[in-house]
Amino acid sequence: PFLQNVLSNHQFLHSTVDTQFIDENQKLFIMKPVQNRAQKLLHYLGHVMVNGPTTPIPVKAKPSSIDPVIPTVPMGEPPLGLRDVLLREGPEGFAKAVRAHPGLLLMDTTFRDAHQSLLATRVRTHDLKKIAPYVSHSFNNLFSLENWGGATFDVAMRFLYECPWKRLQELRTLVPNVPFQMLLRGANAVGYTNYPDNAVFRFCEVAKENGMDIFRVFDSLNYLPNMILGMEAAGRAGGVVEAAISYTGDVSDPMRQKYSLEYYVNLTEELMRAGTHVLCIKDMAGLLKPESSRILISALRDRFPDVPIHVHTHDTAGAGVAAMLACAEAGADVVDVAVDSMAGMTSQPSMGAMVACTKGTKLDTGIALEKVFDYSEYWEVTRGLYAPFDCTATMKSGNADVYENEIPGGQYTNLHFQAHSMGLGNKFKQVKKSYSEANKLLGDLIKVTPSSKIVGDLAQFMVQNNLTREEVEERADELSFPLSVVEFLQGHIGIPHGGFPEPFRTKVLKSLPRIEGRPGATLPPLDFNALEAGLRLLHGDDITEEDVMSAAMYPKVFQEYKEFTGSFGPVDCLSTRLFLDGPKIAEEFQVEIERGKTLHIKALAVGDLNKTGQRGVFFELNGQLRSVLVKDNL
Ligand code: 3PY
Ligand code: ZN
Repeated sequence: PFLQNVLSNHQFLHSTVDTQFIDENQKLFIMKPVQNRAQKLLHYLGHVMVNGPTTPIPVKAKPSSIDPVIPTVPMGEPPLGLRDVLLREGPEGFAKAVRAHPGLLLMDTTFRDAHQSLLATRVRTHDLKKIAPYVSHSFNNLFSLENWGGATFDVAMRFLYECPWKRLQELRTLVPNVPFQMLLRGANAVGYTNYPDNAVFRFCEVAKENGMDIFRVFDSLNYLPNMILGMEAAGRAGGVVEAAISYTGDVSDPMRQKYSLEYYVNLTEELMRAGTHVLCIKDMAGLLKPESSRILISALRDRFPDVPIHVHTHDTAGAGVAAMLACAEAGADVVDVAVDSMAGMTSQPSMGAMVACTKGTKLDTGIALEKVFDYSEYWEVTRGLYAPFDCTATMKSGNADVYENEIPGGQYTNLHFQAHSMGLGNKFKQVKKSYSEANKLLGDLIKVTPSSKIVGDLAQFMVQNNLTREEVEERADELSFPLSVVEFLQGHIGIPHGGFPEPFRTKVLKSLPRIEGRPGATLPPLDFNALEAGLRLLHGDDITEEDVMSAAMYPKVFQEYKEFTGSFGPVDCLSTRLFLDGPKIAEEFQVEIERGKTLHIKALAVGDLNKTGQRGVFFELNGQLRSVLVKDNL
């Protein structure tokens, strides 16, 4: 308090007093007051006002100053949805109901893959929560709402400083009727490496307890042992198991037969045997053309008449709606869409377009277009808040060259961002060409997290060192490859379809050890009790079992997230504009830090730089003057 009084003193601030004593005896003034949440938030806001956003910003753009309008939500409980069927009849009954459903069902990816693909996964719980009741009331007949997993788990903590579990809990309360769906990277859970089996099992249990319903399980090499592990984990937790075959190549092209129709049918057979409730074709790069859709889906439909078929795609080439219509006509039960203003390009095809194009046909979705328009308007304006992350700052369209380079949607956007930030904006074509060369070098892989990252790393290595495919092949025994490439060849993520590329592998690995079989099988189980005890020592007793899971998945990211919120408080309560950009001087706003507890804040001034490189930042908090001292890093 003493320090605060001094710091808020007008004379002191305007350097009209001699502060030499303080400057020379700074240690005397280092006090670590136990700060309350409000003071911590002021600290955060002051920090952003002085130093700019705390999260890396790929685009030089400010959040828009226009606020989204939440469409009106009817009073009372939302109408029943497929989640009610799931809760009543379990995963098997749910699958039967889906199969028996007359029209086409949709999964809405707006809360997960759409922003992972377009906005660097940065959409915050704050903005999801606002529109969630509208989704619950207006789109109760969705197959599911994809709102969790994939990259969202990591990004929530790493860049948004919020708890991914809290997101799930809060959305669950707001949307009781629509099934929630998540993306589980098989034995990699929501990470990029293999975890001990017990960590994957426990992760699914905790996710289910927190309200997750449907687990889309894939493996980046379609490596069956990894997939089966994820499926068992989801199934034992009581979730709906949606085994996903990652689609690559082109079943309509007789010249591209590494991933043939037979390959997909055989893999489906295995997944059916392993007990999947729903079958997913996960077209992560958007390679399904209408003709390949017809060939693939009708073959699967004929062969496996009882299993619901769910198709995922990305609209990178621009043919997503055409392909999804072809899938639906060939017998798919569910296709993935994102709301119009969050659709297209590397995201999913447009919900409005699918709803309109099937209206009045046997595939009618039963969704009211008017409601899609309102939903889309909310997201159009909300998207403006994320302008610093929006790929459309530089990416103006998709590109049909994805049929050749096969880059997954999210990675396509990332590589585009990277190329531009490295001044290679006019060389993106070359970056993509290197990606396909790298893919061929590695034996034509299925490319999705994390195998896509390995191909990307090799491509970058080739560009940086100016190497052609032939040169890499010839000099494989002398080059220092990226670690991810070496580990892939050692078998760290599993065994690719058709085996490892030879003689490339032998030349690179020489005498390095090779993992035989499923990589996670040899990892010792995680000791949850020891992990929890360690976390309690570090962070106190309010560590939850969800926190333990976060630390199990991302130990360092979790640690940094706890440290950050320890200093800066519950930044997830701030609006997105405040979170990214801080308030303007004289701006007044409210922050609800818990239900019924609202802070009234006014930003007053940012002081001059003092002799120790800091600035005082002044606020009014619930009518009282408060100040914080912030180091100016700029
Ligand atoms: C992820 O793993 O996050 C994906 O979206 C893969 O397509
Ligand atoms: Zn996807």
